[in-house]
Amino acid sequence: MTNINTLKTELTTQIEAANDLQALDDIRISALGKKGRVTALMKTLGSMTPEERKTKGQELNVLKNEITNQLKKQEKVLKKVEMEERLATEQLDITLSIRPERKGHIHPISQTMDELVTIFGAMGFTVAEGPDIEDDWHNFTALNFPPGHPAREMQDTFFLNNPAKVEPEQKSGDTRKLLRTHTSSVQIRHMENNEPPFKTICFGRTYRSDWDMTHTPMFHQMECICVDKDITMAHLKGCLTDFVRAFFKIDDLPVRFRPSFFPFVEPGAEVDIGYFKKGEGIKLGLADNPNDQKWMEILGAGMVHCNVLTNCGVNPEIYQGFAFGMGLERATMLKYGISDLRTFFDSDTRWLDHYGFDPFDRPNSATGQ
Ligand code: FA5
Repeated sequence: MTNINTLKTELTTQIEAANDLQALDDIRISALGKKGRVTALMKTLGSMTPEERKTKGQELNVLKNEITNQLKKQEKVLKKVEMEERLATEQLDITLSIRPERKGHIHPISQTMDELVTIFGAMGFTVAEGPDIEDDWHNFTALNFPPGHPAREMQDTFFLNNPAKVEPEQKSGDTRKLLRTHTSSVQIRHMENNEPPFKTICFGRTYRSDWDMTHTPMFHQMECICVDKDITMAHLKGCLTDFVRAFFKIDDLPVRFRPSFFPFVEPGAEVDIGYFKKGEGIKLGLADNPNDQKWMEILGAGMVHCNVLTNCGVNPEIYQGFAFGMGLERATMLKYGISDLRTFFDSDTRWLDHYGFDPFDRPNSATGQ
C-alpha cells in the first residue's frame, strides 16, 4: 500500500512538473509502458493469494486510472501552452506577391471596331448587323451588280449548296447561298427594313477567294451609310475626313478622293490618305515638301446609286445618300504598324501579346488617350 501511495505521489509530482509534451511522454512510458513502474506492480499480482490479488488489484487499477487521467489533463494544458506560444511567435505573411497569371489581350480588330463605334457614335450614327451567309440579291443584285455583271468577277466568293430565297426582283442569278463579299449587303437589309432618314454603320467578317500578303479569304469590313434629303458629296467628304483624322489621331491628315467605279454608287471614289517616307519606314500625314507627299488607298466611297435606292423601296427623287466601305485589317495595320495581314488570323498568342491591348488600359478615341 505504502508503495502504491508513494508511487502515486511521486508520479503526480513528476506529471505536474513536466513542462513539455516530450517530458510528459517520458513519464508516461516510465509509469505505464511495458517496463513501467505501475506495470511492474501489476505483474506482481500473479504471485499473490486470491484475497491479496483482489484488494491490490483494485488499488493498482485505481492508481493506473488516476495516473492516466493526470497525464491526459497535463497533456491538454501543455498543448494549450504550446499553441499560445506558436500564435504569439508565428506570422502569416500576407504581403507575398500573387503568382503571375496569364493575361488575355484584346485583338487589334476588336479594338478597331470599338474605336469606330466611339467615333461614329459621337457623330450620331447607329450600328446595324447583317448575316455572314447571304443570298445573291443582298450581296450583288440589289447592289446593282445584275447577274453576269463583270464587276462580280472582282468579288469571287464561296458558295453553299443550300438554295437561298429568290427575291421577285431577282430575274435570274445564282440561287445558292454565299459568304458575303462585303458589308454593303447590310446597307440593303437596313434600307429594306427602315424608313429614311438614317445614319448607320456596320461591320463584320467578309469573304473572298483571295490569299496573299495583303489579302486573306476572310477579313473584316466596315460600312457606313447615310440617307436623307439633300445629301451631297460634300457631306460624304466632310464625314470621311473627320472620321479618318479621328481614327488615325492626326488633325491635318491629308485626304484625297479619286474617281472610281463601284456598281452601287454614282459617282464613286477611292479615298486615299497622305503619307511620306521617314527613314526606313513611312509616316502618315502631311509632308513638309509637297514633292514628298505620297498617297495610300484606304477605302471605297460614293453616292448611293438611284437603282440601289429603288431596289430597297427608297424614292431617289426624295432621298439621296452616301456610303463608304473600308477593310478593317488594312486600317489597323496602318494605325498600329502591323506588316503582314495574314498574322491577324494565325491565332499565335505571342503575336497577340505583342499587338493586342490590355483590357484595362486600351487607347480610347473618346478620351483621346
Ligand atoms: C468594297 O468591298 C465596297 N463594298 C466598298 C464600298 C462601300 C464602296 C460603299 C463604295 C461604297 P473593295 O472591294 O475595294 O470595296 O474592298 C474594300 C476594302 O476591303 C479594300 O480596300 C481592302 O482594304 C479590303 N479587302 C478587300 N479584299 C480583301 C481581302 N481579300 N483581304 C483583306 N482585305 C480585303
